[in-house]
Amino acid sequence: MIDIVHSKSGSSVSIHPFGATIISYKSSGGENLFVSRLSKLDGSKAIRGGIPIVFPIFGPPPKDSGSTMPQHGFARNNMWKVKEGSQHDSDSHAGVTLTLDLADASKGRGGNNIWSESEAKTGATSCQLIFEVKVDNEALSTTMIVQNTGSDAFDFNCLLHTYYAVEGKAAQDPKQCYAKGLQGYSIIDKVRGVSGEICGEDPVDLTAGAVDSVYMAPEGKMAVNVEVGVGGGRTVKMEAFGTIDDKPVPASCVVWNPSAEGAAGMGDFGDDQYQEMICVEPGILGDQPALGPGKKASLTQLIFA
Ligand code: TA6
Repeated sequence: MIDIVHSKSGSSVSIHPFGATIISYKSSGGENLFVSRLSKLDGSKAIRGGIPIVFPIFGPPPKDSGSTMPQHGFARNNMWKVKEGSQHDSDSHAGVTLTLDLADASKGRGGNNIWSESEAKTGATSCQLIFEVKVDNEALSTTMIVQNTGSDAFDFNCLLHTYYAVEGKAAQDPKQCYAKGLQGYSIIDKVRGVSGEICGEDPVDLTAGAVDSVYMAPEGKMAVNVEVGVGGGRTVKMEAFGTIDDKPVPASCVVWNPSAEGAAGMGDFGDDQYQEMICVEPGILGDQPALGPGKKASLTQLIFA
């Protein structure tokens, strides 16, 4: 485990090198992230909680693509390395940087896709992932950088799959737990199988049971700004933004809670723990330009807690 403490503020963050998965972010209000009590932490499968890194696909591979890459890609299924000399603790903030080279990604690449070991051998498709983590008295800042180190451009999605801890098993209480700030976004509702509805002014809550929706930004909106109700009368603010080749691209946002039924169907999720969490997940999920050779993309999430 990589434990980072900002001595000046006492805020801290713990990162499991498997998937560079942040599994704890503590600020003055205590622990902000949810990790299932049944989560595997031995590298046998992606960690169920914290902030898993999703890349190069969000969700399952495209239908009839033939790709066998696991859902959400390989970034969260491999051991990342700490960038030498990057761990620091200063008056302004503390932090660390982790990296994953495609050549070192031995799991989760599947077959029949540009990332699979057989096809990527030529070096046409290659990348280095860089994850910069900083914590200070105000926020946890996480920036995922995708560096195209191959000779071919590639399309990708990336997302920070953040699980917020909800105090007092209040996740299904709309006064205590919600995501506010997605009005105007176009909704892909995977539970109802409906796309294109526009989110209204009311906060997104978890009263209707399972929620699994992607909120796509309206024209011209680049950054996501969401207030997350996390129970105990507390809220956390999240801001996220993305770039491709240093130009801003719209950030989308996913809201997910499996409900009792979904929790019962996951072996690494406590049956009652759907009451203890809400996922609010910023990502670059649109049909943005492919990332050209030598170019980089970035996704930054700031959690003010
Ligand atoms: O982000 C929401 C989602 O895509 C849901 O559809 C659900 O599958 C969740 O991710 C968890 O996925 P995982 O592969 O971690 O079980």
